[in-house]
Amino acid sequence: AAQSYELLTVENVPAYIAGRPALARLVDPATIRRVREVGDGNMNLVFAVETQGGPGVVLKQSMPYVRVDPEWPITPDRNRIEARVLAVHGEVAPGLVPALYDVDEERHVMALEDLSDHRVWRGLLNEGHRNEGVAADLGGYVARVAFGTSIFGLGAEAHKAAVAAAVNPELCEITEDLVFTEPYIEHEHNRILPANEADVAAYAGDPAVRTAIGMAKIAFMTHAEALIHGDLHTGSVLVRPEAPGAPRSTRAFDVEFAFYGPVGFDIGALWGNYVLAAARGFALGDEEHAAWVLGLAGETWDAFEREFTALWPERVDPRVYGDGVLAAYLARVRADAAAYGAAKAARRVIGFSRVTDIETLPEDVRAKAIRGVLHAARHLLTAPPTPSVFDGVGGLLAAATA
Ligand code: SR1
Ligand code: MG
Repeated sequence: AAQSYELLTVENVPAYIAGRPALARLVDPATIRRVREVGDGNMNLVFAVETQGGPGVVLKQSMPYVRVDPEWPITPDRNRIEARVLAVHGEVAPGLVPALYDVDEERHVMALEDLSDHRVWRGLLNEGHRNEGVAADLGGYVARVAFGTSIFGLGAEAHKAAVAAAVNPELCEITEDLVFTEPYIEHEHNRILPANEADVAAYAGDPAVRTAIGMAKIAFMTHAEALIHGDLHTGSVLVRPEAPGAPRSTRAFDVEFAFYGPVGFDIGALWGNYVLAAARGFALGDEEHAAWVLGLAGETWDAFEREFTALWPERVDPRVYGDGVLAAYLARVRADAAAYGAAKAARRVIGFSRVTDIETLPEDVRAKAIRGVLHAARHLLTAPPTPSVFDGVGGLLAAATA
């Protein structure tokens, strides 16, 4: 893809900072001690800048293509879109996303709070750490965004303007393809172990699964409920465990896939990634860790419901949106989350963009974990969407990985 602006490098970052007054005020270029390229996501360049004795900063730059596949063009304007969403989420959910310091729309760079004392949650889960409270923090984050950016928090007119200002068609198309389409068709992106061919055929070929996925895709594309994160997997969460003198800190980051969509998609992304982490635990014989991970689904949900319900009295227009609406709305979000959780887990074991929870397992163990994930996904998509539907997941994962 054609590129008309200079990309950042470890070498040119200090000069870049010196040329941005808002940044140079924050980070004196003369004190820069080290610049590291730390991006390990699929999409962007990320640099961590350390200084002598002062705060550091993180720079995130978007190229006009996907980082892991330069032949795949994608708008670099995703950087501006992400920065805008980060500002909105920082308003409605303070302390739960990184602070935004600067946005450069010409070179598609944003400057963010240095969170190098945090770690990506997926890595912590893979290592067997049990960071209490993180799943609930994230339920609270989703609730604050779900309420604050919705018709309930904004009212009709502001909600319409916000929907119009937040369209993100290219990134949404990636999700539409990678999550809802490619795993269900023959596609060059799909990678299936010989031992899992029958499992994938049984899952993706089940008419009930296909109908549920089709319906979930329609809702994803048309239910403009709130300015959702859009990619809230455990690799999009930074955690600083509680330590003497430092409280726990949980931050959702990488909001470039944000758009006005169904709230259940964010809860479901977390649930789907809990399924993947638990499948790893069962496959490695650590049933205790797997059970703890599966308990996170209830913690996220309970915190979401608690926070959303606490915000409910502030809603715009209680004449129509009474408490019956609250109960019905929450029930629908939970049912949506089950379907999206399934879709998000299944895509990570069939299609493009895999996760370390599964990929770092030895092949024979991995095949069992994938089988468990597909059984769990099929259950979440096809069982009646009762409040306890997630309770069936543990048995299916355990049986497949025994
Ligand atoms: C082109 S790869 C896109 C994927 O990476 C992100 O993590 C999202 O999950 C997206 O589907
Ligand atoms: Mg990401």
